Amino acid sequence: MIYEKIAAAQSASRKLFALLVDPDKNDDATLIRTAQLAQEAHVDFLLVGSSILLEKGVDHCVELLRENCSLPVILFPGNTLQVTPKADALLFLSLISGRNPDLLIGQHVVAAPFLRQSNLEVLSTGYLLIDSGAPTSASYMSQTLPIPHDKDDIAAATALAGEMLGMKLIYLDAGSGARYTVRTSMIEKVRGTVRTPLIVGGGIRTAEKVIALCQAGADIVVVGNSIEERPELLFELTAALQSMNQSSSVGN
Ligand code: 1GP
Repeated sequence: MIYEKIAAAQSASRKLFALLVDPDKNDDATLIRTAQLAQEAHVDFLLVGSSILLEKGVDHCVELLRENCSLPVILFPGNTLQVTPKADALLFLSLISGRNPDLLIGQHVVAAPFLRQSNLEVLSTGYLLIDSGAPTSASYMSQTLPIPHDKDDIAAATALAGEMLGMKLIYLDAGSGARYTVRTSMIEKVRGTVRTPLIVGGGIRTAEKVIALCQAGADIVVVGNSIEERPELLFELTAALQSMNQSSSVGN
Protein backbone atom coordinates (compact mmCIF):
# COMPACT_ATOMS: atom_id res chain seq x y z
CA MET A 1 0.00 0.00 0.00
CA ILE A 2 1.25 3.45 -0.88
CA TYR A 3 0.44 5.08 2.44
CA GLU A 4 2.46 2.46 4.30
CA LYS A 5 5.40 3.16 2.02
CA ILE A 6 5.15 6.89 2.74
CA ALA A 7 4.81 6.37 6.49
CA ALA A 8 7.73 3.92 6.57
CA ALA A 9 9.92 6.37 4.64
CA GLN A 10 8.95 9.13 7.04
CA SER A 11 9.91 7.00 10.06
CA ALA A 12 13.25 6.23 8.43
CA SER A 13 13.77 9.93 7.51
CA ARG A 14 13.95 8.85 3.88
CA LYS A 15 12.66 11.58 1.58
CA LEU A 16 10.55 10.75 -1.47
CA PHE A 17 10.34 12.31 -4.93
CA ALA A 18 7.12 12.62 -6.91
CA LEU A 19 7.06 13.67 -10.56
CA LEU A 20 3.91 15.52 -11.60
CA VAL A 21 2.66 14.71 -15.09
CA ASP A 22 0.10 17.00 -16.73
CA PRO A 23 -1.77 15.00 -19.43
CA ASP A 24 -2.34 18.13 -21.56
CA LYS A 25 1.32 19.01 -21.74
CA ASN A 26 2.49 15.64 -23.07
CA ASP A 27 1.87 13.78 -26.29
CA ASP A 28 2.16 9.98 -26.32
CA ALA A 29 5.86 9.97 -27.21
CA THR A 30 6.69 12.38 -24.37
CA LEU A 31 4.61 10.39 -21.91
CA ILE A 32 6.46 7.20 -22.79
CA ARG A 33 9.80 8.97 -22.49
CA THR A 34 8.78 10.53 -19.16
CA ALA A 35 7.80 7.15 -17.77
CA GLN A 36 11.15 5.68 -18.79
CA LEU A 37 13.15 8.63 -17.42
CA ALA A 38 11.24 8.51 -14.14
CA GLN A 39 12.05 4.83 -13.79
CA GLU A 40 15.73 5.39 -14.58
CA ALA A 41 15.94 8.28 -12.13
CA HIS A 42 14.31 6.18 -9.36
CA VAL A 43 11.41 8.54 -8.86
CA ASP A 44 9.14 7.21 -6.08
CA PHE A 45 5.74 8.17 -7.48
CA LEU A 46 4.12 9.64 -10.55
CA LEU A 47 1.34 12.15 -9.84
CA VAL A 48 -1.16 12.78 -12.63
CA GLY A 49 -3.48 15.76 -12.79
CA SER A 50 -3.91 19.42 -13.58
CA SER A 51 -5.96 22.42 -12.49
CA ILE A 52 -7.77 22.17 -15.82
CA LEU A 53 -7.54 19.89 -18.84
CA LEU A 54 -8.37 21.26 -22.25
CA GLU A 55 -7.19 18.52 -24.57
CA LYS A 56 -7.06 15.14 -22.91
CA GLY A 57 -8.41 13.12 -20.03
CA VAL A 58 -6.29 11.32 -17.48
CA ASP A 59 -7.32 7.81 -18.56
CA HIS A 60 -5.02 7.41 -21.55
CA CYS A 61 -2.17 9.20 -19.77
CA VAL A 62 -2.32 6.81 -16.80
CA GLU A 63 -2.55 3.81 -19.12
CA LEU A 64 0.56 4.84 -21.06
CA LEU A 65 2.56 5.61 -17.92
CA ARG A 66 1.69 2.25 -16.41
CA GLU A 67 2.58 0.40 -19.60
CA ASN A 68 6.00 2.06 -19.69
CA CYS A 69 7.19 1.93 -16.10
CA SER A 70 6.48 0.13 -12.88
CA LEU A 71 6.19 3.21 -10.67
CA PRO A 72 3.03 3.77 -8.64
CA VAL A 73 0.67 6.28 -10.27
CA ILE A 74 -1.24 8.57 -7.93
CA LEU A 75 -4.03 10.81 -9.16
CA PHE A 76 -3.77 14.47 -8.15
CA PRO A 77 -7.12 15.56 -9.55
CA GLY A 78 -8.08 19.15 -10.30
CA ASN A 79 -11.69 17.98 -10.33
CA THR A 80 -13.80 14.80 -10.33
CA LEU A 81 -13.44 14.42 -14.10
CA GLN A 82 -9.79 13.57 -13.49
CA VAL A 83 -10.47 10.29 -11.70
CA THR A 84 -9.75 6.95 -13.33
CA PRO A 85 -9.70 3.49 -11.76
CA LYS A 86 -6.58 2.71 -13.79
CA ALA A 87 -4.26 4.48 -11.31
CA ASP A 88 -2.99 2.99 -8.05
CA ALA A 89 -4.13 5.68 -5.67
CA LEU A 90 -5.75 9.07 -5.43
CA LEU A 91 -4.99 12.12 -3.32
CA PHE A 92 -8.45 12.74 -1.89
CA LEU A 93 -7.83 16.45 -1.56
CA SER A 94 -9.73 18.70 0.77
CA LEU A 95 -8.73 22.30 0.04
CA ILE A 96 -8.49 23.34 3.68
CA SER A 97 -6.69 26.64 3.01
CA GLY A 98 -9.85 27.80 1.22
CA ARG A 99 -13.47 28.24 2.15
CA ASN A 100 -15.05 26.82 -0.97
CA PRO A 101 -17.46 24.15 0.34
CA ASP A 102 -17.42 22.28 -2.94
CA LEU A 103 -13.69 21.61 -2.56
CA LEU A 104 -13.93 20.94 1.17
CA ILE A 105 -16.66 18.28 0.91
CA GLY A 106 -18.96 18.73 -2.13
CA GLN A 107 -16.88 17.00 -4.81
CA HIS A 108 -15.93 14.31 -2.30
CA VAL A 109 -19.58 13.31 -1.89
CA VAL A 110 -19.89 12.99 -5.65
CA ALA A 111 -16.71 10.92 -5.95
CA ALA A 112 -16.98 8.69 -2.86
CA PRO A 113 -19.35 6.00 -4.24
CA PHE A 114 -17.23 5.71 -7.39
CA LEU A 115 -14.03 5.45 -5.35
CA ARG A 116 -15.53 2.72 -3.22
CA GLN A 117 -16.17 0.60 -6.32
CA SER A 118 -12.68 1.17 -7.66
CA ASN A 119 -9.48 -0.40 -6.41
CA LEU A 120 -7.91 3.01 -5.90
CA GLU A 121 -6.15 3.56 -2.60
CA VAL A 122 -7.73 6.71 -1.21
CA LEU A 123 -5.21 9.01 0.47
CA SER A 124 -7.03 11.60 2.54
CA THR A 125 -5.06 14.81 2.08
CA GLY A 126 -5.34 18.25 3.63
CA TYR A 127 -4.40 20.51 0.73
CA LEU A 128 -3.08 24.02 1.41
CA LEU A 129 -2.46 26.54 -1.34
CA ILE A 130 0.27 29.00 -0.38
CA ASP A 131 0.66 32.37 -2.07
CA SER A 132 3.65 32.41 -4.38
CA GLY A 133 3.83 35.93 -5.71
CA ALA A 134 1.24 35.72 -8.50
CA PRO A 135 -2.20 34.17 -8.99
CA THR A 136 -1.92 30.48 -9.91
CA SER A 137 -4.27 28.27 -11.92
CA ALA A 138 -5.08 26.38 -8.72
CA SER A 139 -6.12 29.47 -6.78
CA TYR A 140 -8.14 30.83 -9.71
CA MET A 141 -9.84 27.54 -10.55
CA SER A 142 -10.67 26.85 -6.92
CA GLN A 143 -11.85 30.43 -6.38
CA THR A 144 -10.01 30.50 -3.08
CA LEU A 145 -7.44 32.76 -1.49
CA PRO A 146 -4.11 31.09 -0.84
CA ILE A 147 -2.49 31.45 2.59
CA PRO A 148 -0.09 34.44 2.52
CA HIS A 149 3.42 33.14 1.98
CA ASP A 150 4.77 34.57 5.25
CA LYS A 151 1.92 33.46 7.53
CA ASP A 152 3.58 30.38 8.93
CA ASP A 153 1.28 30.27 11.93
CA ILE A 154 -1.87 30.21 9.76
CA ALA A 155 -0.43 27.37 7.68
CA ALA A 156 0.47 25.46 10.85
CA ALA A 157 -2.97 25.92 12.43
CA THR A 158 -4.66 24.91 9.16
CA ALA A 159 -2.51 21.78 8.86
CA LEU A 160 -3.22 20.94 12.50
CA ALA A 161 -6.96 21.24 11.92
CA GLY A 162 -6.60 18.93 8.92
CA GLU A 163 -4.71 16.40 11.01
CA MET A 164 -7.32 16.62 13.77
CA LEU A 165 -10.02 15.98 11.16
CA GLY A 166 -8.24 12.73 10.35
CA MET A 167 -6.40 13.68 7.16
CA LYS A 168 -3.45 11.38 6.61
CA LEU A 169 -1.26 13.66 4.51
CA ILE A 170 -0.71 17.42 4.40
CA TYR A 171 0.22 19.02 1.06
CA LEU A 172 1.69 22.55 0.99
CA ASP A 173 1.48 23.74 -2.61
CA ALA A 174 2.74 27.05 -3.98
CA GLY A 175 0.98 26.08 -7.24
CA SER A 176 2.30 24.82 -10.53
CA GLY A 177 4.93 27.09 -12.03
CA ALA A 178 5.04 29.20 -8.85
CA ARG A 179 7.57 32.04 -8.81
CA TYR A 180 8.61 31.14 -5.27
CA THR A 181 8.41 27.82 -3.49
CA VAL A 182 6.86 27.52 -0.04
CA ARG A 183 9.27 29.16 2.45
CA THR A 184 11.41 26.85 4.56
CA SER A 185 10.25 28.63 7.72
CA MET A 186 6.63 27.69 6.90
CA ILE A 187 7.60 24.05 6.30
CA GLU A 188 9.50 24.00 9.60
CA LYS A 189 6.52 25.46 11.45
CA VAL A 190 4.09 22.97 9.94
CA ARG A 191 6.54 20.10 10.51
CA GLY A 192 6.80 21.09 14.14
CA THR A 193 3.02 21.15 14.48
CA VAL A 194 1.73 17.98 12.77
CA ARG A 195 2.98 14.40 12.63
CA THR A 196 1.47 13.49 9.25
CA PRO A 197 3.75 13.10 6.25
CA LEU A 198 4.24 16.44 4.52
CA ILE A 199 4.12 16.90 0.75
CA VAL A 200 5.61 20.12 -0.65
CA GLY A 201 5.45 21.34 -4.25
CA GLY A 202 5.25 24.29 -6.59
CA GLY A 203 8.11 26.16 -8.26
CA ILE A 204 10.94 23.72 -7.42
CA ARG A 205 13.69 24.16 -10.02
CA THR A 206 17.01 23.28 -8.39
CA ALA A 207 18.68 20.51 -6.42
CA GLU A 208 19.53 23.03 -3.69
CA LYS A 209 15.85 23.78 -3.29
CA VAL A 210 14.95 20.09 -3.08
CA ILE A 211 17.48 19.69 -0.28
CA ALA A 212 16.42 22.86 1.55
CA LEU A 213 12.73 21.89 1.50
CA CYS A 214 13.48 18.36 2.70
CA GLN A 215 15.77 19.61 5.45
CA ALA A 216 12.99 21.95 6.56
CA GLY A 217 10.68 18.95 6.97
CA ALA A 218 9.13 17.99 3.63
CA ASP A 219 8.75 14.21 3.34
CA ILE A 220 7.77 14.21 -0.34
CA VAL A 221 8.72 16.84 -2.89
CA VAL A 222 6.61 17.24 -6.03
CA VAL A 223 8.11 18.64 -9.21
CA GLY A 224 6.35 19.19 -12.54
CA ASN A 225 7.00 22.29 -14.63
CA SER A 226 10.77 22.50 -14.43
CA ILE A 227 11.10 18.91 -15.65
CA GLU A 228 8.69 19.48 -18.51
CA GLU A 229 10.95 22.36 -19.54
CA ARG A 230 14.19 20.45 -19.04
CA PRO A 231 13.70 16.67 -18.66
CA GLU A 232 17.36 15.95 -17.81
CA LEU A 233 16.94 18.06 -14.65
CA LEU A 234 15.08 15.07 -13.22
CA PHE A 235 18.38 13.23 -12.73
CA GLU A 236 19.95 16.20 -10.91
CA LEU A 237 17.01 16.57 -8.55
CA THR A 238 16.58 12.89 -7.75
CA ALA A 239 20.35 12.43 -7.33
CA ALA A 240 20.40 15.26 -4.78
CA LEU A 241 17.56 13.67 -2.86
CA GLN A 242 19.12 10.22 -3.00
CA SER A 243 22.50 11.43 -1.79
CA MET A 244 20.78 13.28 1.07
CA ASN A 245 18.95 10.04 1.94
CA GLN A 246 22.20 8.10 1.87
CA SER A 247 24.03 10.50 4.13
CA SER A 248 21.15 10.56 6.60
CA SER A 249 21.02 6.75 6.68
CA VAL A 250 24.79 6.60 7.28
CA GLY A 251 24.38 9.13 10.09
CA ASN A 252 21.69 6.98 11.79
C1 1GP B 1 1.84 21.82 -8.44
O1 1GP B 1 3.17 21.14 -6.63
C2 1GP B 1 2.93 20.93 -7.97
O2 1GP B 1 0.64 21.49 -7.88
C3 1GP B 1 4.17 21.05 -8.84
O3 1GP B 1 4.49 22.37 -9.16
O4 1GP B 1 4.79 22.30 -11.63
O5 1GP B 1 5.76 24.19 -10.26
O6 1GP B 1 6.74 21.91 -10.15
P1 1GP B 1 5.51 22.71 -10.36
